[in-house]
Amino acid sequence: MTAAVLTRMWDEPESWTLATYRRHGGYRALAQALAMTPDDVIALVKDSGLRGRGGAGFPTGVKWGFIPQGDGKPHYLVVNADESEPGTCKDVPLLLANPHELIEGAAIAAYAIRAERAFIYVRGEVVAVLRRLHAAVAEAREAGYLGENILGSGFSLDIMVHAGAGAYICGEETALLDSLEGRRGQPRLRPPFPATAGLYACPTVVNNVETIASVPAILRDGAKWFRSMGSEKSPGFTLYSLSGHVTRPGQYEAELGVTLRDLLTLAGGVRRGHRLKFWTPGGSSTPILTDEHLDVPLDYEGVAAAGSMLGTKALQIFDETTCVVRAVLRWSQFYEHESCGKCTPCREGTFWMVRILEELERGTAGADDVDKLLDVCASVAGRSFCALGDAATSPIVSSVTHFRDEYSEHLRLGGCPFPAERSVLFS
Ligand code: L3W
Ligand code: SF4
Repeated sequence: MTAAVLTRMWDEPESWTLATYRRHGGYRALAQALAMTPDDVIALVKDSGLRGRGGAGFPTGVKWGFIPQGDGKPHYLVVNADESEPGTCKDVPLLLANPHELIEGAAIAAYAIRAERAFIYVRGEVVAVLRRLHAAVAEAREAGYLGENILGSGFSLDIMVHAGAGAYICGEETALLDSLEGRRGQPRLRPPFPATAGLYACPTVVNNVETIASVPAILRDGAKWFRSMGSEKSPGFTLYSLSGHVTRPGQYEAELGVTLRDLLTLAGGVRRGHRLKFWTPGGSSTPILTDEHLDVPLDYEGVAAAGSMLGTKALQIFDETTCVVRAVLRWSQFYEHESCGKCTPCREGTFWMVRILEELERGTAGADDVDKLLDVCASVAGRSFCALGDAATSPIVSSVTHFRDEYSEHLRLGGCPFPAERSVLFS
């Protein structure tokens, strides 16, 4: 059930150095890849069934295979390290503990798609990650794993570490590319997808940190080994992040398909004396689930069958002391703040979501306001320019589905039935 691939050296002293990484077989996979043809590397990653770990689960090898060959244009690899989905906290620890796993993966990916430039777009606030990445890239360059003619293969690669300016929308791949080009980060129309017209209108692969960091292990141990974990459609291992009302919050590496019940056992359960009320499988953008879903397999298909999405595997745990309306209000305030304003449904809709939820918490909502809230969500979902609009509706619609009674209780009592929460919010 558990796995120790990405996390295998996290507890070592100075786990982030090249010396430690080499002791654990670091950069062997790059040498293996450079002895193969780029197409064979893509085929291996396709065979492994690795799927994108940034939220959407798109097959990684298939994405790499979209990059046109012999087109005469530069190709780019962009690593999305702009982690900011509420509850999502796996890429930062991975980058702090072992930046070389990402750098080796990036070198392999760049070789496969025939890119000579790669960018790592990091959330600017996490200065510790920026420093660690800069140092690791310098170490790798010094050792000949980056730069000209890597390991005598004829392949050259430079990696640029770029600090973002702290906008959630810049985690959306096309907004990230606009930001990287020096413009205000706002989503572009897709298609064309970045694979055909991405950075500077050239073929570009955009992958999440964890996706790229999973690649060296696939080169080292093979597609069959990777497929021996997880399920047919969701193979391999991954990082599950547990936060909130749990005894031991943190990163838990496990095969895809474990259940929340399994993970809670590892994490010491819901905090003592309390019971599970609701949780997110993959950050606030994924519809909430309840204690009825403890045995849902946490893979792409299992979570979808339960009416949600695996997303970033950010499991935020809430016990019975939490007001679901207030939790949803906090997430909605986040989406209102982070909406880039480009399209009307999301810009206006997120504003009204927050206003109605505030009225419910404050006790000034009208009898039909829960239905009004659902109407606003229906005007946003599927009608917005990018996934942020849809995401903003997820916690609202799912919480009304599972906890309509609690919304009704707010109306009946004229405000939040959780007095402590009420005072925190409106003091
Ligand atoms: C070429 C095609 N490429 C799809 C590529 C596309 C992208 C990938 C997935 O959103 C979700 C979002 C968040 N030719 C292609 C193609 N591609 N068709 O495949 O695309 P897509 O549109 O399915 O998803 P996306 O736009 O990447 C990601 C959800 O993840 N999420 C994650 C949030 C995470 C953070 C964070 O802090 N790390 O923000 C959580 O649930 O809501 O739905 O590369 O180009 N025909
Ligand atoms: Fe911007 Fe929201 Fe529209 Fe996305 S859905 S383009 S974040 S306004």
